[in-house]
Amino acid sequence: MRVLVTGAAGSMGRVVTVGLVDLGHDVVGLDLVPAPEGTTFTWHEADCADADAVAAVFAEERLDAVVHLAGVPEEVSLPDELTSHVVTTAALLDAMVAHDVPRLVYASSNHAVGRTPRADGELTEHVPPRPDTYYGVAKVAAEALMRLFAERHGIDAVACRIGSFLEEPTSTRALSTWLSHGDGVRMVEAALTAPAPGYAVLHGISANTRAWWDLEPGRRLGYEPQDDAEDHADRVEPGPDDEAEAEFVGGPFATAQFHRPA
Ligand code: 15L
Repeated sequence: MRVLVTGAAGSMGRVVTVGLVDLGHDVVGLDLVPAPEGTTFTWHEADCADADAVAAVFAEERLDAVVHLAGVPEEVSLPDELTSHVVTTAALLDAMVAHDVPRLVYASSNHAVGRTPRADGELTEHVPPRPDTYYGVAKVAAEALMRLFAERHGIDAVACRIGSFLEEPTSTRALSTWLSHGDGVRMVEAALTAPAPGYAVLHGISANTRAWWDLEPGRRLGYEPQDDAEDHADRVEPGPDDEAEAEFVGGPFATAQFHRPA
């Protein structure tokens, strides 16, 4: 498949692009910054919030799918969150419709449902939107756009509600929410190749012993995680906020330190 990866120079993009090339895909990178040294695939330096710039990339490349990883990975202002996650997703979806690109895999986030209490039991993909921050609000809106384009235009659109994408788990919470680098690539590959998923949601975590987010939605799409944060548990120190962070899906983002006016 010829796959456009946005945010290709980001922490996830750097891992996923290499993984997809290793799996035999023809990768086209897109980022605000130039290609990292040693990049062997096609690269576009562009802002995917700029619809004209996105349209120009699609006009030049013949794409089969888009993996949208670009976006600020943390809490900033509401307008910046909306630009970073919603405006970019809309620009990509419009270009996909215009150029008959049938599939979008999106790095959504657990923070779209981050205010879901742990006390509610296992987290399913059917919980209502419960963002914990403006970052989460923007992820909810981006998922809504994906659903709109799936239902209106028949685009296959997989929203991966990612946990903590890290080389190794670094906190008690991450022992539940970790997504290893290898599983991150496996997750994207499954979301790219699952037959006719329509609009679908999966939980982007590894097969963690302490996981409490349902892995079945991913398994139905062919995502079989191989790693377990428990293998690293002896290197994780308990933290002062562990108890507060365990209360909601979104961990620290769901605590009072993230409250602020819009
Ligand atoms: C995310 O979606 C964020 O991008 C990242 O910064 C972490 O907060 C991660 O979720 C997480 O929940 O650990």
